[in-house]
Amino acid sequence: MKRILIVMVLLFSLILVSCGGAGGASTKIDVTMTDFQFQPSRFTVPAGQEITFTSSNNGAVVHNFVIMKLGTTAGDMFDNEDVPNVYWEVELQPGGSANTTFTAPSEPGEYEIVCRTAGHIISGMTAKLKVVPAGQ
Ligand SMILES: [Cu+2]
Repeated sequence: MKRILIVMVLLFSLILVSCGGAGGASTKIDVTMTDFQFQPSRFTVPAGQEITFTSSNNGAVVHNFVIMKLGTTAGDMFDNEDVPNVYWEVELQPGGSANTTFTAPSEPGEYEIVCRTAGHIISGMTAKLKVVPAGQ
């Protein structure tokens, strides 16, 4: 009886490890932009992998999906000094959509995502990109 319990605990641990290892990392990002938020607003991707990015702008104004470099932030407003800190970005006109790819950053960590259109960060258009080691 005790042995069966131990086997079951071991099996359960294995299932947990195999499901939780990548931390929910996905090579797909599918995001809807509205006035003024990203939906969803948290993404987890494996480092260095090609990411399929699909998005639509359901808002009435232009929106951007801007991934900032690791350790940088656009603060409350994206301005010229933030331009060199952009890792990757895409701009969507109102009603527009995108279907493209980019390579995830090679360094694991938490990256800031913002919309660079004036006034949108302060209105709440921010998100988080979590990069986790690939193959985990
Ligand atoms: Cu925006």
